Amino acid sequence: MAQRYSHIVMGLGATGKSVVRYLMSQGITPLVMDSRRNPPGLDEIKAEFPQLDCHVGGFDCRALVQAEQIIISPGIPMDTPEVRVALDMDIEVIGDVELFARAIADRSPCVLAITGSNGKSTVTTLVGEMLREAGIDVAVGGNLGVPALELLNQYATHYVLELSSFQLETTNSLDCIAATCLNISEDHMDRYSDLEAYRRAKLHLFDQSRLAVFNRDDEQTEPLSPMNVTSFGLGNPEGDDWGVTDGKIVRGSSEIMNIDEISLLGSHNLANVLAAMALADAAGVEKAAMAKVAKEFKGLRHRCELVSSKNGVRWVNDSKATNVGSTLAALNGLSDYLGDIILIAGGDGKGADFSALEDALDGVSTLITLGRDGDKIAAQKEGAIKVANMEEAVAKANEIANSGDIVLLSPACASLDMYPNFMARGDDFCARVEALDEQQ
Ligand code: UMA
Ligand code: ADP
Repeated sequence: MAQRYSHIVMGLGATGKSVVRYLMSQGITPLVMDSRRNPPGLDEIKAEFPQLDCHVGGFDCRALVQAEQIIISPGIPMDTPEVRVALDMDIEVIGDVELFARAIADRSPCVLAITGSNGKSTVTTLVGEMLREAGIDVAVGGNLGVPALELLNQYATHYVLELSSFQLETTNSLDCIAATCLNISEDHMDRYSDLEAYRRAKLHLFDQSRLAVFNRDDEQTEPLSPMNVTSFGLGNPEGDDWGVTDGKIVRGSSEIMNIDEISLLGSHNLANVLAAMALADAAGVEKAAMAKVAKEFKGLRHRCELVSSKNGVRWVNDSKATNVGSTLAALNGLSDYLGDIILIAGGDGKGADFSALEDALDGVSTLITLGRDGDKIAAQKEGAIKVANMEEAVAKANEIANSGDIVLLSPACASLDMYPNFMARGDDFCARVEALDEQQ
């Protein structure tokens, strides 16, 4: 009979590799499985651990049902048939963040966590910077990029984690001092039966936190059961909550800073700053440190990033807009803009309903679509131009744009139908725009 493994790691991406390294450091040799024939991390992990057994090109059900614990990557759905069989046999299936939570439980560090449909990476980075500014040893990661278990390699008294709904489905024992759900709008509808199932996955974070920071302007972010709460919102706050009064960020009646001192643009980013402050406050950060970071933080790459403003045309890379809500936020932020807006959108729509874009597309002069679900977006606006790839999209936009216009890449879709990830898509856009500069 084949060797029996107590631990099985499903998925060999960034998460799977971090789990293998962690288990090996604990003296546990797991079996690794990946449904791809040649997952990109395979050679790397085999070179690091030559003794490791890897089963690729599918999931081995016989091995799974003999395991004590399965650690599953967020990209693999829990209703994958082989996983269902293991769950039916009461085999524990957890994610990397649960393993992380258990690993830190005995030293009880301070954990802050961020979920929501949009703004997670921005808020996670802001909170990390605020804690750093306050002189705290902080490690920042999770869905943001550095897997949670890799953070254990850094010295830290505080952890700031960005968590996706997928990660939260398999995490039960985090003990956060504060956590937020920033907003809820449709995303990943190919993985959830409906919006409510997706929302519940996100709000499960509050079951693992001592304080829930919710968004007053989005009631879907409120915790499902009574608990200690504070809120943020763009209006006047009540009690000790976070909000905006007379152009100033306030906590209750205490002023923090003028909103026009914030570097990030758009009301969605003001909400992000408020949420970050509420979390940093829970970790004891003083308001001067928070305000300094809010003044200096210019934003992350691929989020409404100004790439070039040659010949009076501004080219903006918002490749991280991987769902309808984020593209709406970008268009909303530009709604007072006087020039024409040329929007490039499309990609893998993840089962989304694009009709919510229709009204906002009235403010767009030309819509250029590409990718697998580009046609579905094109159907929301008459006269949309369909192109085959980014090169054609940029060339078309360049033909149309006049001085004073904005060309915005904000796809409302994931990139995986055409690129390895949203960064590669944004980089392609930037490279095509740069190439135009050379031609002109
Ligand atoms: N795999 C299978 N079978 C499947 C699906 C995947 O075997 O049916 C394998 C793939 O072949 C691959 C591995 O699983 O080898 C990939 O695992 P993964 O998709 O879980 O990705 P990771 O590389 O582990 O990255 C994950 C997050 N990805 C997803 O949730 C899809 C990363 O978030 C995260 O940064 C990383 O862990 C570290 O925590 C990315 C993301 O797109 C940015 N997240 C989604 C989002 O933000 O919308 C949730
Ligand atoms: P996430 O990590 O949740 O994907 P990011 O901070 O990376 O969030 O931003 C992703 C996209 O969402 C970008 O296009 C950005 O402009 C937009 N965005 C950022 N914050 C918000 C928000 N609070 N509401 C709506 N859209 C937002």
